Amino acid sequence: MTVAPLADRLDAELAELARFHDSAFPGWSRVVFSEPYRDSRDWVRARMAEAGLDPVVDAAGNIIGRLPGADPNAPALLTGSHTDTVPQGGRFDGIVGVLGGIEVARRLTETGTRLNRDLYIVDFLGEEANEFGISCMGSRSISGTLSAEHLDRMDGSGQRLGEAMRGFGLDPSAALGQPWRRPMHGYVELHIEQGPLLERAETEIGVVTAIAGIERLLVHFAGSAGHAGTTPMGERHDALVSAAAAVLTVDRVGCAAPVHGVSTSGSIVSAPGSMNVISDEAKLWAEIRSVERDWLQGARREIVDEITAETAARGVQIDVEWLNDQDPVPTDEPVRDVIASAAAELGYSWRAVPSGAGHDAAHLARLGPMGMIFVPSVAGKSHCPEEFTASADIAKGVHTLTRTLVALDAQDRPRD
Ligand code: HGY
Ligand code: MN
Ligand code: MN
Repeated sequence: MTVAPLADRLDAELAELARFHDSAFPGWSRVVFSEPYRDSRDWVRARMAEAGLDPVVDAAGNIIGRLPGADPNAPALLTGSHTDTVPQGGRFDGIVGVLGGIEVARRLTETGTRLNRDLYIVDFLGEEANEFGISCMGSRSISGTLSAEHLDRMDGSGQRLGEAMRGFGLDPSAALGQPWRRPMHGYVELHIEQGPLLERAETEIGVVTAIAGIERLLVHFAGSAGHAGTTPMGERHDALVSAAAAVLTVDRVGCAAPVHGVSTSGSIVSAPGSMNVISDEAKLWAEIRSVERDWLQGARREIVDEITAETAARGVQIDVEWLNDQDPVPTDEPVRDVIASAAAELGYSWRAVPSGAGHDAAHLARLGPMGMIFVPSVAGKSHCPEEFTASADIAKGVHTLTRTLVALDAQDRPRD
């Protein structure tokens, strides 16, 4: 009997989860620690409970469901993703992996397909970038890399991450000491591609080769304020002009990448913010990404050197804070092969693709063999209201995930 997902049930749940968002903004805003996010976690937990997964919430807020296998001592299988969104984001990023994982568990149960190994389905807390500058909070905790320094990071209001976690009913200090202790046989995450490659290649399934490393920086510019009308142009130390020049530097470095490499400036703030006053303060948030570690490190150095030179010429001081340093993470080759075989056996076209997006899977790779399955994003759009993946494509991804997990379950190659 096929364990294909029930596409209508998946559609209905995607629509139901999409209801939890801040309707004051266009698109879907369900950012970490927000009220819509808090309400949505109760809904996800209820879906896992209904599926018989007996969900628990750990100290870091990860919702963890378990489908018991025949051998409780065998190294376990894990799947999952996240359900928080970027502000004004979409309805599929991360969500497809959580609801898809629950559907896999339901279909295994409904078809009487008993795995040998326990299968965990996880909704990781706070995967998206946020004002604390730390993404993948839940998966960092589970993989043992959430640190006390992370908990001290402050958002724009001066609130520390640890306080925000406590306010959300979590236990930040316990979250530091709770890495996943059970041997993991494999982790496979289903996710939308968030880019144009699969659609352009008219391919149904992406077998991810590597997850891009992400370096995020916050640059502080300190110039000197002055009268906009009386200060001669050559005597200004304009922090905002320096920040604007830095935006172009960040863009230029990304555009010059000879390999997979991208760069983005996310936002600038300046003070005092009046058009008749020369800015004496500015801040720029930016990031660079690549699956190529060498380019990433080189781009990191190049950006700082160029911004330093530009600002020195204007007599503006800078301080660079690196907020996030996530190395590129290759997926596990044997797991890639299992995913590709599963897609081919189901008659789905597949191709190997890199992930320019970051994922919880990059952290789970610390615990054992990791793989990712992509499904196409219409027009490659994501992190915006236009984000869309067709129901039939999601179903193919969930079907491939099911077959992959069943095949991995049968293998006895645990990684010690
Ligand atoms: O930003 C990312 O790459 C991911 O979507 N959180
Ligand atoms: Mn995501
Ligand atoms: Mn995202």
